Amino acid sequence: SAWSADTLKSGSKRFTESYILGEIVARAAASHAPVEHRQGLGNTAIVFEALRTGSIDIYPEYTGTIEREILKQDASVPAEEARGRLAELGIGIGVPLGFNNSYALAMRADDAKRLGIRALSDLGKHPQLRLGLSHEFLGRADGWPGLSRRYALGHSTRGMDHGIAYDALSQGHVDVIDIYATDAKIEQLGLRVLDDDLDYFPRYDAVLLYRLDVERRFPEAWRAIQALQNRIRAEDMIRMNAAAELQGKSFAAIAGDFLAGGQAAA
Ligand code: PBE
Repeated sequence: SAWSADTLKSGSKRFTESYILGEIVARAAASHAPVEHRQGLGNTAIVFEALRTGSIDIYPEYTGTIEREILKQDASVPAEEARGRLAELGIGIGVPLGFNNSYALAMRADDAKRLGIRALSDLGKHPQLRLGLSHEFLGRADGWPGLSRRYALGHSTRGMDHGIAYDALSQGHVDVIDIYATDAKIEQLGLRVLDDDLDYFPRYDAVLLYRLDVERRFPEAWRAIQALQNRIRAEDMIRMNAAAELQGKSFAAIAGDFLAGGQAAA
């Protein structure tokens, strides 16, 4: 037939938290519109391109990533200018979810204690440490290239999928990894997260990036999605990440529980 219902397409990047948030967005909208979750599409560049070209309509992103990786601007550019540049691409930024998920570097606690390492500026004294860094972090302007310059670090690095970094660290294959602040395994493994004593990293507040036509195409679903604003605290997000990674719960079940109770999976 000539008629076919427009589908709201949610997307996500390829790490646990993004899958969960992409699923929450899709399920929040699902009573109001046909929805689809295109899961784990790839890194930031790939998922943003999917949004720009209309393969997806909405996905969870982080403010620091929008500034530094997507718009490639430095810290001095005001938020209003960023909003304007996205609007020129037909993209809006909004619905702050309520938590910050910053990059940081972390080590096994016993190593950190033995070597007296508390902060990123202490790493320079220990050039023998082996760094295992996620592929995206290794390449990003707000990742290793800028970090190694700011702290004058010359360590050897190895690229790895973030999903296996914690195993590589706990098995002693590497000594330092990049972590995302809401990862469940930081606490599970009792890692020492190094203080960013030169204030290198920006904030990475979770928000939604969406095509500006979503409000017109899906007015009711859009209202349901907007109701997610400030609903997720960092501790809720850590608990949901733990439900997936430590308890093997499905993304769908975690998102369903969150929306049913307004509570993170316990
Ligand atoms: N992160 C941590 C962000 C940046 C900081 C991986 C969640 C991201 O761009 O996906």
